[in-house]
Amino acid sequence: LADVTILREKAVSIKDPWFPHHISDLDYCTHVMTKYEPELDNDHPGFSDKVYRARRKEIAEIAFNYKYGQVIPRVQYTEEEIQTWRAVYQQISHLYPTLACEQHIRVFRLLEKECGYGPNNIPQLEDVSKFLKRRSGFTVRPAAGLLTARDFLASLAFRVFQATQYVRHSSSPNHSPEPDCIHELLGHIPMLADPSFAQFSQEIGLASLGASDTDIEKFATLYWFTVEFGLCKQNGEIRAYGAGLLSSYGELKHALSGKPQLLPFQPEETAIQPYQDQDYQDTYYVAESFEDAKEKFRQYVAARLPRAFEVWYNSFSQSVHILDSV
Ligand code: NLE
Ligand code: FE2
Repeated sequence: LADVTILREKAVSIKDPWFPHHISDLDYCTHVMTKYEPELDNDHPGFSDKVYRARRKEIAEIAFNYKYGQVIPRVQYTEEEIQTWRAVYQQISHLYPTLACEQHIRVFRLLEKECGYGPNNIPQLEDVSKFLKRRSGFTVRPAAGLLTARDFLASLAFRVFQATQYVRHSSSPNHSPEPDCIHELLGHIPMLADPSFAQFSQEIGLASLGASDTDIEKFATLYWFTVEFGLCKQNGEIRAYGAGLLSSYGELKHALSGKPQLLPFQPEETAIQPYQDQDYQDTYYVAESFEDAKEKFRQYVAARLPRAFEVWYNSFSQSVHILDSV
């Protein structure tokens, strides 16, 4: 698509569903899902903990007030929060050498050197955002909690990752059903630094822009079984690259224990596989490699009913252009 003369930006009017056209439009893509919140859900480990609930509110305010281009405010984590981080960090980092994919292992070492990763310090989103920017062009913006799939996926189109900044409740360090900064920092950040993986993530995002609700559901499911819970082949072994595994000591061991069902990653099938988000998965999908997953995903998108328009990402202006395809 080097021939810009064929681009007719906004030549077609696509108002419904609205989607962001410039990276700064992500200021409008911050809708939080009211699901599994410490305030509302009596299964949540923080439900009866008033101090925890107040802390979550305080940290969520940072995300609610955040606007594109601002420096992400630093959080002064409490001793209890650092304790939870340390408990996860010390246990799970022993599993990485044998269970994490090589891309994760490689970047994790750099993060320890350059971004303050270590058992006694919870790294700051602003610092990891700068790190990612240099390595793959990804940046981070703070999210108040679990976002709607539409908003979350849209941000990936701009190589923006919406990351939570609060810490899981101290009573359940080894598995959290919702995202928290331990999950983002141990699971997502190392993977997003890998250029091939970053490209794959952005392509899911681009495919989601302006998609119908049914298609958003499918892309969210694909995202779930790859970016969150994906396994891949590496030197004759199966390793984890999904962030939900790389941040959960319990589930990382479970996924590679031989007990759950492992199926080959096939977008047509993976996209309609039912899943739940409250406990360990019982099915995981294994990709041949990120390159192969990306190629299969491209074919899947291309083989679907053609959209009324194509999107093209301009990384100089950080905006999407609309290409009329009819
Ligand atoms: N289960 C993951 C963890 O404990 O870190 C979080 C998954 C969020 C989708
Ligand atoms: Fe996640």
